Amino acid sequence: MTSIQHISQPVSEELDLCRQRFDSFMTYNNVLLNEVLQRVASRKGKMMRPLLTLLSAKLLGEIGENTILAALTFEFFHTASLIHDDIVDESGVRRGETSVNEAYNNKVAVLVGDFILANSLDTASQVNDPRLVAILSKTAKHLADGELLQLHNIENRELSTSVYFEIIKRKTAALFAACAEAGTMSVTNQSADIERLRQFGEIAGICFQIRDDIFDYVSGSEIGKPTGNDLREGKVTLPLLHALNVTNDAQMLHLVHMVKEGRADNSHIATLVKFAVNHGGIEHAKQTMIHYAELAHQLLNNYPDSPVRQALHDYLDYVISRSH
Ligand code: GRG
Repeated sequence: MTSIQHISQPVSEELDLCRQRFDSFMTYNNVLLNEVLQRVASRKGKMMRPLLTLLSAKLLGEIGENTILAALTFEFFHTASLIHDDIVDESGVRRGETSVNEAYNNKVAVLVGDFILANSLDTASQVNDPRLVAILSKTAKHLADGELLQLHNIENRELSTSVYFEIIKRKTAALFAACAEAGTMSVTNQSADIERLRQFGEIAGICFQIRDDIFDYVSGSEIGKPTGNDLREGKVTLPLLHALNVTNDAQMLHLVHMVKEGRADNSHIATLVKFAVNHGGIEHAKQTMIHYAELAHQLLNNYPDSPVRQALHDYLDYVISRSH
């Protein structure tokens, strides 16, 4: 697997610039706000979304100020959504460190998330293109909608693969799609190119979430979450859905209902994880990602071979085989 550093090579200077400009926004003349912003800025993630914006732009043109602003818009948005997500999930850990809600409290985390979200809007408004604000608002609605669909899905007994795909398209893939779309739009007005890269981003996002969901069934991954964590929260994802679909095992179905009702203990969770693994759940999830990745590679084949096109190929391969 190619490393993120290698994939970033065609846009490494621009990605560094994004990091610097991200940091320069994360200071403020308010003691508490500044403290939390600094804390968030010091624990940066993999920058997968700005990388996608920059590569999409460079595939079709020259990266300019509007591309950088688009990349920052969505990285701020992503950062805010993670802070809010940790409140929703009552999670104490983010990027291997104590989450904002755990280190402070929910009130601080909601408000700092809001502030960073407002920063995202502020950044988008600096681009003289109403389409960027439109993409951002649509994406924000998709994320909130996806999270609520997931919440509702935890509480009911339905176990549907199509609902699973709806959730991951909205809560994760919509943002990847927006990043690629906005990057492309910053360098061209060709709607066919913008749509093609949007689709590429959406597929990358679907694969990203499936990969994330596989981690829940594999011990020793570098993601920093214990096995069965999602399941403990009542989230039944692709590996287990597949195992339940192919076996129709009534006993396992009963265990899943117990999980959803909050009546399961660690041994029930471990039994379900083992069941999903033993019935090809992980293999099925991997094959699903490979199927999607092929569609994405075909989209790229509309463009002549170049280091940037290769980097986008590698980006997708990284997403489906990453270990964190
Ligand atoms: C409108 C701000 C706002 C929030 C909307 C809470 C929420 C509602 C949405 C949360 C969506 C969410 C966090 C989905 C999970 C996606 C995911 C797997 C994120 C992890 O991404 P990485 O691994 O993170 O790229 P790093 O740490 O590398 O940046």
